[in-house]
Amino acid sequence: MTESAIGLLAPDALRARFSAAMSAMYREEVPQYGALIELVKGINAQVLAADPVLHRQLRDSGELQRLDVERHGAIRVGTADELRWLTRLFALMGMQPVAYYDLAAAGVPVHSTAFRPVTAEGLKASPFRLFTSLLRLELIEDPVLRARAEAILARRQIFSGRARTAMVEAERKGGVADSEADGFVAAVLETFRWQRTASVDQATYQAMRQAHPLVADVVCFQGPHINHLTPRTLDIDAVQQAMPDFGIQPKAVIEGPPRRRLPLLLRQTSFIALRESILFREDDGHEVPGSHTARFGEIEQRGAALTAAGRARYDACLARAGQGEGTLDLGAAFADFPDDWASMQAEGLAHLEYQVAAGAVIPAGAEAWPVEVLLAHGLLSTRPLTYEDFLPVSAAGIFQSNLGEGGPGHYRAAPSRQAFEEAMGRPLLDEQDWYAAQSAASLQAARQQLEVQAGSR
Ligand code: OOG
Ligand code: NI
Repeated sequence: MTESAIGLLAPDALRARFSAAMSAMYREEVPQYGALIELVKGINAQVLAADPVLHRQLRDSGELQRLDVERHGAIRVGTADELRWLTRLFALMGMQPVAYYDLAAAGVPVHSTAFRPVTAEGLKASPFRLFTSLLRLELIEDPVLRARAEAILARRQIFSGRARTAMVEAERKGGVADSEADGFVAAVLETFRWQRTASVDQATYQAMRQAHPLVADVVCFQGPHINHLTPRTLDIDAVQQAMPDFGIQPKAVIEGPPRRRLPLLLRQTSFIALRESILFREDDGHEVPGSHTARFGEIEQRGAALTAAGRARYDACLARAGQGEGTLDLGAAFADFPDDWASMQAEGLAHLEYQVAAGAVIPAGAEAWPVEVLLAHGLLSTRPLTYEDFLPVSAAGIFQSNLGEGGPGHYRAAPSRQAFEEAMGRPLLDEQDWYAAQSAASLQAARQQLEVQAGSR
């Protein structure tokens, strides 16, 4: 759905405005994040200057002007009702929930999805997505504390009356009017703003923090403050290395696969969350000063989307590195993962994007040939689809380096996609299905082009 009714702003355009407003707000709230953006810009410019081929590719694909724009942010919520309101808001901005991530296995008591555009045009127009986590209250062991957390969450309303009215109105009209978009964005943005005053007293905060720092972060504040934003870098190792020179302390390691000639999936790193002063609201009306650690900045570098087979191979390499407990370095653990496009394609490890090969002479009827024949005759070429989603092990690494110490370290709970979907009131989209569909669509488009090119000779 790219066409909107007269006077209504396209969802992709609304998302672009929302993400720009979010970025401006966050830069003001966390100045160090502004410094990170400047650093990323500088290094991206250096990479482009040194690599004219990459520069041309990014320019031709229309990606150059969006390079330094945020790729994603993250929030954490406490109830099904909150998740449902967010789902409605993000739908108005052309974002659908894709994939289920279980973080409990890695010691974080949440499960998550990411709201993101699901069309190629949407991703191009504004790549912004939101990693959204739902607290798993059942993982709070102490039943009294669990009931208290539940009661506190049940009382809170994360959207203002004005924001809710605006959303209901937009749903009724099928979109947000162009003339009302700025007001809409301003109203919904408030939900993600940092609140310096906690919604609970100090003792309650301490008790929640004891259960897990994340429990305190979700339960003890008025709303799901945005906890980081993430621009895209063309050289994550260079940014990681340069951070200290800019007065930014990076987390110890880059999450995800090692550096490769053909980048895989997603690599991420962040700077350590700030210790921020907050106020607790005591029962007698007094305010007591304290501190909380939640907000940080992150960068990401994206590579090839892997098929289920490729992903299994990736997970096995990662497990091998983990077993080495630091003795086996990441590069060595990935040594047998092919790092050239021909092998990756031959072994079916990556999702393919098809194009008509440049300069190919197209015989009549070629559009109906089997794809293997088209490839063998050099009429089509392929490249990897870019991975647009997240990685649970990496996400847990990012969570942990930013929450500080605390919590039991791991949970024995099984993943529960069904519980997440029930809370949300709708199914999650499957990321593997999505890449397969994108790949099929690119093949279809290439066949149409073959037909046109053959006919035009
Ligand atoms: C989310 C951490 C996960 C990512 O990029 O993998 C994440 C959080 O800390 O709330 O953002
Ligand atoms: Ni992130």
